[in-house]
Amino acid sequence: MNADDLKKQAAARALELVRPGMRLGLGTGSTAKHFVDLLGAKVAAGLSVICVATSEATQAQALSLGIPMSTLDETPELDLTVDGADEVDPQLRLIKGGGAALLREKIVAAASARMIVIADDGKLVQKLGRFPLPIEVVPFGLEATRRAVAQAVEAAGAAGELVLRRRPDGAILVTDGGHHILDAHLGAIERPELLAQALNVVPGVVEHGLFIGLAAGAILAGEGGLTILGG
Ligand code: ABF
Repeated sequence: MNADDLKKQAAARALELVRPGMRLGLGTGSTAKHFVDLLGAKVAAGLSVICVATSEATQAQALSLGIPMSTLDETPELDLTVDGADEVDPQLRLIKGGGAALLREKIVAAASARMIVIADDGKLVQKLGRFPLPIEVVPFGLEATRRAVAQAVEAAGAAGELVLRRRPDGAILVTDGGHHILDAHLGAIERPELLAQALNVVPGVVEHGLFIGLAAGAILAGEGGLTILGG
């Protein structure tokens, strides 16, 4: 089974959590894309739900499938959000943002009674940080913010290079919110809560990819079957 089949399996299992009338948050990335495809088929078959997307890409995909879409202004409380992740640890702490959608993903997750992560089990790690931590920053004052982020990272006991994310054509990446992303190559994050707190107070940092206390469960698909963390 290839990685894409595993992602689809996790998405299919998450679909079983969806009930008629639910208000859903729709994640971003290749795994979440499978979930939206499967949800679209259910909607076409008569399932009634209302959804909020975590990115322009997911919004476009969902609309193309005829999924009824709303916004957090019209629908500020969601029942369930299903989203991917870049890393998941056994305490359900996550690194997200490899797809540059972390800001909306975190807002949608926080507005949800329950957030479930779907991924292949290669994303399960004992310690977060091998995947570079995305930090979304405003373009104004970028170099000053980069230095302040470096100090915050150091104060939290971590260290590593901060790389401004670029698009494949070399241009600086701009997120859906009009911001840039610094990817922090930390290797290992010994104290994720401390690092999250340190980053939260840096002026110019809009959000970061540490999702702590947001995921209620994870569905991880591997060759040996599904691993379910949390509930
Ligand atoms: C989003 O998509 C992100 O937060 C994460 O970066 C990424 C995971 O993508 P994929 O499912 O393609 O690995 O959920």
